[in-house]
Amino acid sequence: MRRVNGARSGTTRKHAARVAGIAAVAALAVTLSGCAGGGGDQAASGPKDAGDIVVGFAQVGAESGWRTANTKDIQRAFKDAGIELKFSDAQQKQENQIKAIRSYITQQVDVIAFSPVVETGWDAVLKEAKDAGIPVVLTDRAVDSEDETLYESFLGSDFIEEGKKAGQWVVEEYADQTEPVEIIQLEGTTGAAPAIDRAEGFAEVIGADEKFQVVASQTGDFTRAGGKQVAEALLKSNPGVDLIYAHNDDMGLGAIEAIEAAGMVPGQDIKIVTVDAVKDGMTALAEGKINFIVECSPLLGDQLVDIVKKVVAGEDVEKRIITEETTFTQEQAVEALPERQY
Ligand code: GZL
Repeated sequence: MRRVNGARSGTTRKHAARVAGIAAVAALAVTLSGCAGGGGDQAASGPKDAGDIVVGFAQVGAESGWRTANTKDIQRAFKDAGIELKFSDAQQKQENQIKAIRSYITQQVDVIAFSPVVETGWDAVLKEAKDAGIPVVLTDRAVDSEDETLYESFLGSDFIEEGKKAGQWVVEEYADQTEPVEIIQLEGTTGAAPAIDRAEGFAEVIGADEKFQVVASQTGDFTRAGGKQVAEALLKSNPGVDLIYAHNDDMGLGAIEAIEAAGMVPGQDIKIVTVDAVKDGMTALAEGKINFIVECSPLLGDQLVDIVKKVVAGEDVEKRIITEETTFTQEQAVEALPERQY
């Protein structure tokens, strides 16, 4: 039974009318040509062809290795599926994503998909999409909205779980230490779901033992430069720090540069735990400069294509689709690196 909401029923009506129109023209063409079956049958039956679907995608930006891999995979998947993908890069600015979504509404695309740079401030523009009968799919990052009819589905990671996995490794790594363990946290973009949730999950796990002390926590905005700049400052003000927990590999790689510039050995004098598992992060892990990485997969393209096809066909889609992910130690990184796609 189809979920009934503004976007879905509006969309279905629009597509049904389009399919009916195509069917009528096809039937007329077959009659006029006197041929039975062949060409027109395809158009007269079945849902909208992939070649007729147009999707508008509003990407966060190009801030990290993860984002680059995510963009590449989405563009590849839609090309493979023969579905037109209109793409925009918001340079990590919410106002640019909102502009892009409004542009897709004006162009009357069939589906809008995007990765919200931050959790809040989307209801108005998503209501505009809903009123225009254009379904929206969230990928990678979530929105914090009371109205779940504003989007069809969320496809991405469980960021709280990722934070917990990072915390679990830290608890095990320092199980025998009774002295305080001083931690610097490099946060992702302020207000972004992965930053909020990775901090929450990590705090929940290490909070069970008061020896773990987050002595400083500051955003590096998910970039390598941001991670380096913040790590440099926080290392100066916290000379006794034991570990850096970075919400993504890129900020962790920036922290490595800061640690080395301070004459210390990353991975030994100061341990590092990050999230993502992109190639540069995995290389640093294999080299012993990072100690543990929690994977966050950017390869969402094929699953997003599948959701788009179902939405256009008026089929039901799951409201929340969580990606499968693992973790890597230094030894596992050495093994896994040759096979990594990104
Ligand atoms: C997580 C994604 C985050 C990555 C960062 O799904 O939103 O944004 O962890 C990226 O590398 O910048």
